[in-house]
Amino acid sequence: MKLPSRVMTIAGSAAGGSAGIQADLKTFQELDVYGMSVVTAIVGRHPVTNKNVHLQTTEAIEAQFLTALEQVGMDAIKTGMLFSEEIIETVAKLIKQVSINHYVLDPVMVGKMNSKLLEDHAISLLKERLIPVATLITPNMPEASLLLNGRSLDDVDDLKQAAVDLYQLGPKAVLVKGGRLSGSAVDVLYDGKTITTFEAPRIDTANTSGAGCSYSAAITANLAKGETLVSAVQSAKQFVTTAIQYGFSYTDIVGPTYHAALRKKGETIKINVTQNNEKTSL
Ligand code: PXL
Repeated sequence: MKLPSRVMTIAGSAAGGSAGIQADLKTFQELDVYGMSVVTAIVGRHPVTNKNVHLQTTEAIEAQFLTALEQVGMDAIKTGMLFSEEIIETVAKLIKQVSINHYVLDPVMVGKMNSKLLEDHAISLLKERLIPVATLITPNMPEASLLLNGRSLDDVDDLKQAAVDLYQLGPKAVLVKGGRLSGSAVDVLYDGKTITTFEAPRIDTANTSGAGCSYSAAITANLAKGETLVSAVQSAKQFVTTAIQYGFSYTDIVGPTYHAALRKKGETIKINVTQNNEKTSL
């Protein structure tokens, strides 16, 4: 038997199951890669103390990573919520110890319910230590704006310029996600040569919790399986858009995407891919 590709997520645990580590592992399972995790923090609000972010120690973070490395090994790594400078520094040192072809960095900063997932002053260390070693960074519009010192981003042309400018920070490629655009959901990929846009229809739903985590997890899984970057993003966008299409909620709180949707419902959504303004037949 050919063994499944091995994918590590280094991120926060989202107790509600929609985002963070939980979303990543559900996505890895759907895409048939072997998922592993390093929990950087546990996110869950205590009703009395109101404390929401429960950080893990450097020792615990190192222990998880080194155990997975020894027991399994890794073909690709994704990072999500890192929260503090100390955790960024720890993760940078750990990633340096492995020779990995694919490192997808999701610069998670703020959750859907406005939880703070990265300290403000940690942004510059993220830029300095981790973004330059990433294969791909996947900011959404608010994150891209913060990484560009607060520049306002309103339309697809702004996203293209943002992707080109963020490339200067040193990653091999940048995907700026346009989930907050008005009109269709257009994401812009720049790899230093080509601008590729991925367009999906906008889905009218509030239940998108964890969509960004799941999207970058799906890209990481597809890269680990050997897909090219453009193909990895296109099939990941189809996966996450279908998950959003069938998103649901158990309560009156913003609910999760449905990770099993593509498997259960099939390919109901088409992703249009355009390279340097020419439609491709990918
Ligand atoms: O969706 C962003 C996100 C990422 N990681 C963790 C989260 C959230 C949102 O709540 O809790 C751990």
